[in-house]
Amino acid sequence: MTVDDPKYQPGEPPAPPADAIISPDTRRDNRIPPGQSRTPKWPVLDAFGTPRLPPADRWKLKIFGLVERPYDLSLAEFQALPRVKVFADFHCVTRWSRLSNVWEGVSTRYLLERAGILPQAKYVVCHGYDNGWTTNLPLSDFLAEDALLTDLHDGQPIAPDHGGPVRGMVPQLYAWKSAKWICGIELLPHDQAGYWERGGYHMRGDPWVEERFRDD
Ligand SMILES: Nc1nc2c(c(=O)[nH]1)N[C@H]1C(S)=C(S)[C@@H](COP(=O)(O)O)O[C@H]1N2
Ligand SMILES: [Mo]
Repeated sequence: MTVDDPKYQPGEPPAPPADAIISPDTRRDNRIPPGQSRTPKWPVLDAFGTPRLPPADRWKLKIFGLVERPYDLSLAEFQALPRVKVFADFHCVTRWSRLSNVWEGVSTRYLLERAGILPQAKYVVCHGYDNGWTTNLPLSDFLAEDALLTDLHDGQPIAPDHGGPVRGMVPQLYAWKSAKWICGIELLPHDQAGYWERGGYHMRGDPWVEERFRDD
């Protein structure tokens, strides 16, 4: 990483674009949650490294579980859906925070309302293409107004090491709830621990109250 890198963010964090949904946490007087520090970079963090993905014409996203109409999307179908732009901060439980990211893609509300959310659905498991990696979170957090599946970060396609072509983004929770290389969204009646949650990480992961680890 050098200062010439487009990911590098020197000085004050940039202001939001006029047409973006503003993540509410970016309006706080102090945008850095307790125990976190700002990084001007964008570190790469994952459990298994960047997976080999199917070629673009065979990439697939499945929306399944407690929905009326489960469906699959190809990459072309995903890219043709109505798009949103979100201005948000990003907080990793390993204590770095990257402020003022602009994410573009398709809102989680749109994707799930298209499937028809059944009333019994209360939790989500997001599945990644990397080795069966998953993360779990409450459906209400996944449906936040600033949550999306994104294929553009600060105007650039999301690089393979950051979860491209498409990753989840749930800015109001710690970054491990934002699945890279997303291939499935599953709605469940009960909470079901994902990869890092089975290892002791929190079932919800709110950075403002430092929900880093499970206490059970
Ligand atoms: N599929 C998948 N998604 C993942 C992970 C992973 O290992 N696999 N790691 C999580 C963690 S711990 C963090 S901090 C963020 C990091 O995203 P970045 O590498 O783009 O900064 O991705 C999250 N999403
Ligand atoms: Mo993380």
